[in-house]
Amino acid sequence: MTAPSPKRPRTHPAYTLLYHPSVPGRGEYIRLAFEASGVSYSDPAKEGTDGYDEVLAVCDPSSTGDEDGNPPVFAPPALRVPGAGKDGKALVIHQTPNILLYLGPRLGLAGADEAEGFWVNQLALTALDVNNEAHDTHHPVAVGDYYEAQKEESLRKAKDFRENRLPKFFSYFERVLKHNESAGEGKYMVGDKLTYADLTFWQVVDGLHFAFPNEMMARASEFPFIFENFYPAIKEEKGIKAYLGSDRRLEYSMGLYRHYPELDRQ
Ligand SMILES: N[C@@H](CCC(=O)N[C@@H](CS)C(=O)NCC(=O)O)C(=O)O
Repeated sequence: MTAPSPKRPRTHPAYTLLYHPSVPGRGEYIRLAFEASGVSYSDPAKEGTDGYDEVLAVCDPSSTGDEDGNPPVFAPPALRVPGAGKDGKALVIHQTPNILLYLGPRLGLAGADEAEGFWVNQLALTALDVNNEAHDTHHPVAVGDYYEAQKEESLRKAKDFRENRLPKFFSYFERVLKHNESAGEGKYMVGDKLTYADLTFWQVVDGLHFAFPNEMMARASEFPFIFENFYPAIKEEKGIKAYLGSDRRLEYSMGLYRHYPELDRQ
């Protein structure tokens, strides 16, 4: 009888996240997936002085695609995976939810079966809708203009976001956590294990704490699953806790989540 072979560690390709330096931004949704699963990745814009050149080259607005057969990338974040593209060449993909969809099963963050995989994805997409609406509170009219040039509209947009959209989305996620309470212990949204849906919504909740601290404090008692169970528990997940305490975690500033006191609850 042959002895069972020792379990081999899973190997992963040399993943590269191509994103802007300085702000957590949408790159953070991808970083959290790597950090939670303990799979290494490079983040060249953060790592070296000319690392951002690689990002800018991939997102070059005049590009018609790269030498590996990948179509042009519209905007960061993008992911490069050596050997995973056509004919063994590098694969380059973009769009945050598309990258999460790709990485989810490979990092063990996509649920236990096909049904769970689709639930995870729909939840991540919904969390990213909140991300986009939060961004629009400070840029409701023109993405390329300064906030100060659209402040009046921002006040109106932020009021609607805080009073109507945020509670509607949070009520939804609260119900999702309740639905999965017995398997997920109120901390996981799908099944009994961390998924990229949890990580994505966690990052949204964290960003909203930065952008709208008064509103979040006032709302906490309305959504006990989110504020008392989910948010603190995901922070303690192996990988995430270490990451949040490291200098790899960037501070919020003038990115997607911005703190303008006048847009918050008064
Ligand atoms: N829907 C895209 C949005 C990508 C996006 O807006 N990226 C930002 C940084 S977070 C950017 O650099 N955009 C440049 C632009 O839209 O012109 C995604 O989720 O990846």
